[in-house]
Amino acid sequence: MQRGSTPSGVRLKPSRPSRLAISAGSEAVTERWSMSRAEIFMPAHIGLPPPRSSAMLRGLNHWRNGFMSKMTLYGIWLSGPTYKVGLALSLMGQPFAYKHVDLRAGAHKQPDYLAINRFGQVPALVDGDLKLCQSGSILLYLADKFGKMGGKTPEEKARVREWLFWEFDRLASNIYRPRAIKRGFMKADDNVHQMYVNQATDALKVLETALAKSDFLVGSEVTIADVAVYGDVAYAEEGAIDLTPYPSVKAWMARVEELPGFKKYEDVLPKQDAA
Ligand SMILES: N[C@@H](CCC(=O)N[C@@H](CS)C(=O)NCC(=O)O)C(=O)O
Repeated sequence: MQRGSTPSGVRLKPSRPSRLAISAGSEAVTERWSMSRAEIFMPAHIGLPPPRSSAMLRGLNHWRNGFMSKMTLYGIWLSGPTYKVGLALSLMGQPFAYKHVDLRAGAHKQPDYLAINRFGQVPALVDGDLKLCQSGSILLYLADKFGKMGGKTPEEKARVREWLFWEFDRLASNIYRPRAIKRGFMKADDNVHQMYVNQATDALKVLETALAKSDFLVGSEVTIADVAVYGDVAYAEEGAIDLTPYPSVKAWMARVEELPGFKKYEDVLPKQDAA
């Protein structure tokens, strides 16, 4: 790029100094340039002038590592909890790298993976030096980090947590296990399958009552509570759990599926490593 011009081609004149400042977290990368007409604040997305000092380079690296580098999701595309994290990232508009963890080969119990997730399960999310696990906890982390989908008020945030704790207690296993039985991942007879279906039915009735009254689980907009619960009910039919008796649940699923960034589990999670 020609010196004195921005990546968008705006000519800068060295004669009349003005300030061009790019905030980089705690450090500020400040460049003194001038413009022929007005002072501009360069938006991050149009690029940056080449760094001309080591301090500036450090600032740019800090900014890039903190805000631009992708998080890495570890998981397997058939995993519901992994889907929840991938779906939340997609709805938040956050690109992510993906590492396939081969559960059948026992990769989740190997020392290198246990160093990422001490519980030996998927998903895990690596964000810089942070290694995070437990899908519900990761959803809360993402909502906090990006200031999105976590509820707007202290009460909404508390309600979001209530749904997260409830769904893993009452809904997730009672849908994931019958699905695992029907898909052949888990061996169990019909009575065991039916026991899970009965428990899922109780939970789905609770969900139906809540969703008959509002479009989303908390407040008037989608939150990570919807993502977590959607990441359970999306697998119901694979577990031979009929959702026909729950019209409000089905209507809410359709609302979630219309959100920008929504993807089905087969589409949001790559089937192998992906950058
Ligand atoms: N509570 C965990 C559950 C994770 C989980 O059950 N993951 C399954 C795959 S869907 C797994 O890693 N299973 C292997 C194992 O537990 O050994 C979460 O939400 O992240």
